[in-house]
Amino acid sequence: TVPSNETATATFGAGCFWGPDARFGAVEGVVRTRVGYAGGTTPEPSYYALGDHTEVVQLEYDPDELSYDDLLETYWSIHDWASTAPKRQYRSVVLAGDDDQYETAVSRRTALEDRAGRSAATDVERLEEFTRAEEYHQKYELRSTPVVGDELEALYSDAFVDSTVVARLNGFAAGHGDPAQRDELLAALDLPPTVRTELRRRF
Ligand code: MHO
Repeated sequence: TVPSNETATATFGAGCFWGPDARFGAVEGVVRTRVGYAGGTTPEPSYYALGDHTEVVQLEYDPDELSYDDLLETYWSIHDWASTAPKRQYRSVVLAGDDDQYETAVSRRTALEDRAGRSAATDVERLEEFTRAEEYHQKYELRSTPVVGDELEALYSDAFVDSTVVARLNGFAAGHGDPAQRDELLAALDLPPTVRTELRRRF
């Protein structure tokens, strides 16, 4: 996916960030994903000194291919938004980047509640600051896939986290995404045979 113009950004908390990183990474129109900490006030959060922050995934997407509405729909379909998380670290939260996103999220949350007949635990707030998480948390599903993780990290090097292809493979390795798009991408990539074989085994 080569975006024709500027990307837009969305930030969501939906439990442990490994999962949503892979889920959204498999979505056509998502250009980049990264995981991090946001939604709190503690300066310089890290995984072991999180303070009052929450694990979130941040997406860059092509607004010609996907709307913020589309992303919200996916967001609410991939986690248990009706239950309050046991820890603030895992709370359900939409961190809006501007007034438009804020108002869209609030009104879509109401629509969701009406449709489902239950109230949402999802908070909607403005994003203040996003702190990128440690490298070992980025594209975790792919990183922790035997053979594939090590080979692709070596192959992509510094581009690993910000690569669209790696975001997609991270999602595919976790079993998400459309099989036709998966096959198309695999066919287009010049991957080492070991990686190709191992990925196919996961699909
Ligand atoms: N501690 C859990 C979730 C990790 S997530 C990055 C686990 O090890 O599966 O919070």
